Amino acid sequence: MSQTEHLITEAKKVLRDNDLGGYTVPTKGLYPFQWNWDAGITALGWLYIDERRAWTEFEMLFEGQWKNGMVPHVVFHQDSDDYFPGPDQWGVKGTPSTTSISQPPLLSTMIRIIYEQSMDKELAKTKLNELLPKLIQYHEWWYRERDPESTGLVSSYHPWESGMDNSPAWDDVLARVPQVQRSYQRRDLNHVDSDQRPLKEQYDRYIYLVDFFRDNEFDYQKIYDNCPFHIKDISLNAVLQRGTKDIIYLNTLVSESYDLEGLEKASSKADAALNALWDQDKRVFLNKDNALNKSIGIRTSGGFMPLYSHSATVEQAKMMADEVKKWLVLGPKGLASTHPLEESFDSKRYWRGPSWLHINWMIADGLKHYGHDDVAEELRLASRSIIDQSGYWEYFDPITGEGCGGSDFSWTAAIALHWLL
Ligand code: 9WN
Repeated sequence: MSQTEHLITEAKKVLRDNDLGGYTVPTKGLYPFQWNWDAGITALGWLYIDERRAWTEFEMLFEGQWKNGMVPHVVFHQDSDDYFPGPDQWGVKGTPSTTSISQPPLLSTMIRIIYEQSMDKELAKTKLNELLPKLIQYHEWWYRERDPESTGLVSSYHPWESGMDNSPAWDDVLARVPQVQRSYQRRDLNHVDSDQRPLKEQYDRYIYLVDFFRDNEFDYQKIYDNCPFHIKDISLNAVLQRGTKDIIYLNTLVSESYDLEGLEKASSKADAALNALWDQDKRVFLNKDNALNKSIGIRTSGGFMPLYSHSATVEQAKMMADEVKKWLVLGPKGLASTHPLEESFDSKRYWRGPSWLHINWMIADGLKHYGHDDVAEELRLASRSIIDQSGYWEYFDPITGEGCGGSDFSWTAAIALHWLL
């Protein structure tokens, strides 16, 4: 069996082993529920095993959709003692129970890819017709409740909402969040080395925010006005923008199309709003601290994501392509999540340095859109070399390629099937 065949077999095994009957856990033990953006990426992997199962991944996730359209960051389909904070902490009533925040909304883009690449077109049409109204409600929720002043950029209120949880870009904003006073028991450290996970001080603030949302009865206006963690996340906004563009396209394919005036308006503002976060000296886009109304100087891989949303200018794209090459010299094993020369860079700790394959893929996809196929290919080969070396870990040391975090990880296996193998 060739190395590629071996990796394909292993990747499929990871998804099958993590399948809890219609939904896939990111990894057993550490993350025992269904996560939002993991589900989207993981469905891409199911496409190469069982198309019907790929669609089920979305259907199960949407079981957790709120009446207001929000698709939560975690859906608790069943109980587990392996994870903290669980459903009792979030205080969300409903079946299934969920968290009260969301995650980067990449679902519509993944649905478009699966629709276009699937063999069973009849099934794909049926599923698209069922899922599109839910996607529309989800995106309408982002603009209505997370950008009530129509600035063109939606707000996020928790590092977990960014999916790039303890990125050093959030440090200063998070430092303004009080530390929770009640005691609690973390569970993540039962599964992963503490030097690859966030610190206690950060967790204290994460949990404060969980309590804050619950105590404010999830009232969006109160949270918008008062949340001590309030950012404009460049990556999340880029994912949203790409996703909305894909919804607008998907709407032309369904039997009865919907009135998308609201989404079209919001999307037409977003490219310019994203563009205002470009930093000409750092040659990358930056996140924004909402309370201080200023951009956050730390360079993260999220800053390349306007390539993926097609929001960058041709000149910016060229500069970012050059920059990606330079980052790859400093960290050759995939794109570092934080620039390796930032003081806060930490090659093994979660989002403070490690490379993540689904992020590499999204950035490569954007690079290709702008005609930088050579740099996209460099990123693909770097990513392939990591799985050759280490297999399907949650994330990887960008200098050594060592696998970190959870093992047998669903989105890593899925993106390998879709992009690397
Ligand atoms: C909190 C599941 C999730 C990913 C996130 C990643 C990590 C959770 C955690 O795992 O976050 O949501 O407990 O650390 O940062 O991107 O969706 O894989």
